[in-house]
Amino acid sequence: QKYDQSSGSENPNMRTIEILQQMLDYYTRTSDHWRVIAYRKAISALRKQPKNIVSRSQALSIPGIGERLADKIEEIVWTNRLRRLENASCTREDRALQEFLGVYGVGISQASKWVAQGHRSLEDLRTKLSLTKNQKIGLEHYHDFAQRISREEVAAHGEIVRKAVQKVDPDMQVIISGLYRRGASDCGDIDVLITKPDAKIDTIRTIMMDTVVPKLFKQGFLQASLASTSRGDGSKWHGASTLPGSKVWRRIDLLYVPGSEIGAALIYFTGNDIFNRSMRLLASKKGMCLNQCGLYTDVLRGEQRVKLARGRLVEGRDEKRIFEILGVPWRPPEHRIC
Ligand code: DCP
Ligand code: MN
Repeated sequence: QKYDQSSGSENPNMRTIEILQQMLDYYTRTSDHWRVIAYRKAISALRKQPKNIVSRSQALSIPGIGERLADKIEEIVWTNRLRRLENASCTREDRALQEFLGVYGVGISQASKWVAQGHRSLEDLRTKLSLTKNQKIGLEHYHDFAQRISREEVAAHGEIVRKAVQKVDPDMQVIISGLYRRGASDCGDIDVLITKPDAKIDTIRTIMMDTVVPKLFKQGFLQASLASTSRGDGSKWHGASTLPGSKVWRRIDLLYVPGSEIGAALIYFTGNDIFNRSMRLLASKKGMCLNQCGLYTDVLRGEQRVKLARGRLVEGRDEKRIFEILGVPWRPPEHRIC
């Protein structure tokens, strides 16, 4: 299945898919993970149907479509609309909630709290609340961060990072991941993986935090640091960047990875998230464990596959080998959507 949706106009279920997609967007914004999965599955199943699906029972016969979605499909076909979607965005509260969820770093609990406190617009947030530093940045650059970034611009940001990194150490590698690596023509943010074949995480982190990141700030490329985490062996830095001559701030994520983990990190950071979830589930069904550091075997699990012990690392460096060991035919990044 291709990522490109431009052929959608020939699909007999185009209108249904379009409305389901709007529901999916809504559930994505409200972080309703289970519905997100159900809707993505249903949309991808519908795309593959050669004829128009018009009834509940037809829809039910398609694997991946459950009862509630089958009802919705029938409703869309017969009424050309979906009441649930209209309900979801018709009140002022709902519209405010949606808008607040678009602020960088604001999740459903914070957004709901603001709505409950009576705030209805970004202007309310700006003038009536004392916000955290990140919330202020998210608000000031709300429209910047909401814009899609063209593939060419993503590449240009990556190139600036690559130059700065390799000036310090020519053996370091910079790989643009995320939706860009999956081949999309535009992306929501810029995901950059930084590694060095024989280096440990501390070496890479030190080079980045002490030298490269400060230098990128100094040259006017990086604009703000939004979050940085050092979890276990990995490290992630979130911030904003702009191209020379531009005023538009883009969201950029840097992920530092030791050479020994680059294969697993590539799988994780290429996504998409649902593909990652299915790979991890498959690993766990085979008594293994896949995470962003590697593929482990002899994992000790208790009831409901709860992990008791970490197991032995079988592969971390080689992306293709991880597929092989899991028994999954190689899927190039462009095909990694579920
Ligand atoms: N990822 C994941 N689970 C999450 C979040 C992210 O597995 N909850 C992985 C898969 C994603 C990758 O990290 O593809 C990058 O995350 P993004 O949120 O940047 O997602 P994309 O790059 O795929 O899309 P876009 O940035 O255009 O929204
Ligand atoms: Mn991304």
